[in-house]
Order: sequence, then C-alpha cells, then structure tokens
Amino acid sequence: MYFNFAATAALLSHAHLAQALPQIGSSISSSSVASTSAVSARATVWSVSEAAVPTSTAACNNSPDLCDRHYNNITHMGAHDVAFLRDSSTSFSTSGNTFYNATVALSAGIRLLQAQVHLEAGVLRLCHTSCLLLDGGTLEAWLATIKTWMDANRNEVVTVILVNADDQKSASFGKVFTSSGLSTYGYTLPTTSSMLIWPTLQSLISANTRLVTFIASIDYDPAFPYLLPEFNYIFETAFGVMSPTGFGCDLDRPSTQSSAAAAVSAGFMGMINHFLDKDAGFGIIIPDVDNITSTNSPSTTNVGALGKQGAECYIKWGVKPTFILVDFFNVGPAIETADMLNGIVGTGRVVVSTEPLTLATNSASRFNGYSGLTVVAIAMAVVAIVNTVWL
Ligand SMILES: *[C@@H]1O[C@H](CO)[C@@H](O)[C@H](O)[C@H]1NC(C)=O
Ligand SMILES: *[C@@H]1O[C@H](CO)[C@@H](O)[C@H](O)[C@H]1NC(C)=O
Ligand SMILES: CC(=O)N[C@H]1CO[C@H](CO)[C@@H](O)[C@@H]1O
Repeated sequence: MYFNFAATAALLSHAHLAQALPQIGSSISSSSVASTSAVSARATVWSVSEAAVPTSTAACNNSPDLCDRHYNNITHMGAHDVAFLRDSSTSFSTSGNTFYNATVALSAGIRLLQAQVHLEAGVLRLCHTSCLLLDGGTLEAWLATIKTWMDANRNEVVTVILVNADDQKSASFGKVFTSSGLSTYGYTLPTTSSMLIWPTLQSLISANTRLVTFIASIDYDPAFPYLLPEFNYIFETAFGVMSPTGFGCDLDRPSTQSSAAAAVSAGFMGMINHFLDKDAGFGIIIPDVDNITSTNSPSTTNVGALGKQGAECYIKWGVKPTFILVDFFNVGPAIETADMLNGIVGTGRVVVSTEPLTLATNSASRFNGYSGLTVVAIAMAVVAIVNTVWL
C-alpha cells in the first residue's frame, strides 16, 4: 500500500513537525507502509530513530548523528546569494538577500553558500545582476573568509554553489580557489564512483577534503577536479517564485533530465529553491522581505512555508532534498526545517537573532545610501544593458 500524502498532511496538522515527529514516526512505522524500500525511505522523514542512536560523540555539521551519513543523504541548508547583504554596510539595500554574511551563516549552521560570480574589469566579483547594483567584493576575498572559518571549524563540511554569470572557464575559478587557499579543502569525486554514492561526512572530514563545490555551466577541467559542473549532479525546483503557492517539487533544471523522478533515479541530488521574490515596480524583481517570516517558517501546513515544501519534496522524491536555498536564513529559522528533515537536534551553533534586521533594529547604522527608489532606478538601467541573472 502506498504512502499517501493526504494522510501525511493530516498527521502533520500539528504545525511544527519537530514537535510532532515522535508521534508521526510511530504512526508511520507501525503498519502497512513499510512494504517497499521506496516507501520506507520516504517514511524516514518522520522517523525519530535517526536521532535516537548517536554514532559518535563529536558532532559533524552540528550533530554526531550526521557523521556516518552519506553526504547526499543529508539536507544541507543553504543561504541564497549570501554575498548580497541587506544591512548597514549596504544601507539595507532592497537587492540584498541576507541580513548576515557568510561566516555568520556558517556559525549559525548554514552549510551551503550560494553566490553569483561576474567578471568585472578582469576580476571575478560577487555582483548582484550587475556590479553597479550590488557588489559583494571579489570572489577571492570571499573564499578566503570561508577558508578562515573552515580552518577554525575542522569537523564541518561546507558546500559552495556558484552561478557563472559571465561564462568563465573552470580554470579562471580554479586560480581564485587556489589563491584564496580554499582549494586545499576541495573534494574531488573519484571518476569511478557512482553518482548515487557519496562519502560520509566523517570520511570527508578525516581526509580533510571538506569543501564540495559546484559551479553552474562550467566544463569539467582535470586541472581543477574539485570544481564540479553543477547540473551534472544537481537538479532543482523553480526559482524566481513570486507567489507563496508557487513552491513545488517539479524539476526546473537541468533540461537533460525529464522529471524529478528521472533525476533521482539517475543519482542527481535535489535542490529546493525556497525564496520569494516580488515586483518592486517597473518590472524590477527583488527579494520579498515583507513575507519572510511565513516564507521561512518550519510549518509543514502553511501555504508557502519552507517546512511544507521540504516535507512535500521529500515525500515526492523519496529521498531528502540534499540542498535548500533560502533568503534571510536567520528568519524561521530556516535551519529548523533542515534539522527536521535530518531528524536531528543541532548542537554547537552560534545563536543569531531570528528577526529581520532593519534600520530600527540596528541602531549602529546610519541610513545614508541608496533609497529603494534609487535601487529601482539603477536596476532599470542595469536591466537595459545586461541579461538579468537573479539566481
Ligand atoms: C539515509 O539516512 C538514514 C538515517 O541514517 C538511513 O536510515 C537511510 O537508510 C539512509 N538512506 C540511504 C539511501 O543511505
Ligand atoms: C561577518 O559579519 C560579522 C558580524 O558583523 C563580522 O564580525 C565578520 O567580520 C564578518 N565576516 C567577514 C568575513 O567579513
Ligand atoms: C503573499 C503574501 O502573504 N503577501 C503579503 C506580503 O506582505 C505584504 C506586506 O505586509 C502584504 O501586503 C502581502 O499580502
């Protein structure tokens, strides 16, 4: 008998899955649903047994339970466009996707960092659509901050996903990974290994190859074997969602795969894009910060909530979403949804406020930069001259 999502939704009407887990786990494991391996894999989302037996005393990615788990069998919570700050340093730019920078995100439990890379005057920079609009600095400086964090946190596996907005070659990225020092942690997937089998976190940690890097639209280059072409390994849901009802589990990219089910069977890891955008006028699309509390909520029942999309995709795909990208990760907090999917209680994290950061809550700042209207004006000029790449 097949696992029925309507029944699950009914079970989940206890709002926070974290609290509801024990009773859901026992309901699911009690009877007919465990008859096929696909169904039992799906049922593990609700199982508490994952959290019950620690396999090691040291935590890997904030839990001892994750040490012996395969990399692709973990939900890595990710910060989308994390180089684009909405804080006092950018005068709370309406183009910003995060209130806190990448190292704060890592300390708070985020293990996937995503950014957009442009070529500007011969240098790879983290710019939002265009360097005129929001410039997050050089890729090299940003990677160096990640290196510093990883040097200090030796039991942590970090994933970086980069959008290659100006179609640069793998070698251009490789040079910067090398000069930043971060390449020393780069994990190289053995060419003989099946896409279905990734190492455990513990084996990545023991080998000190704790950085997994994906770049969109590069060709594999044996000189930089740790730079993996993203869409050879990852499929993703739609991005640029403008309505809370728009979050689904269907495959959006890559076009080489016909469906999410086909991609899962072929060993691709699923990535959920869970960030809401809105039209700021004149067709300029910006992150919808006004609704961020409901967007990042761990609720498994509220329309548009992160918890709901996470649970639905787990059930539909039969495997955990390996990656989730959100804006403003501290709100929710988004990590709660990953913990729920991983069946863990996280440890060793730095507590970051779950409130949106505003001028009012950040008294140290002075508002002296671009107003929202100015951003729209710049964005309009930018849209006129470049292809918009928001992801
Ligand atoms: C994923 O991890 C869970 C929890 O440890 C385990 O029960 C399940 O068998 C794993 N799945 C695969 C495909 O390894
Ligand atoms: C990130 O932000 C924190 C808090 O504002 C700051 O202390 C830290 O230096 C920043 N990290 C980097 C790498 O800029
Ligand atoms: C879809 C949704 O909930 N939109 C709301 C986002 O926030 C603004 C401002 O509070 C509301 O007006 C929208 O209804």
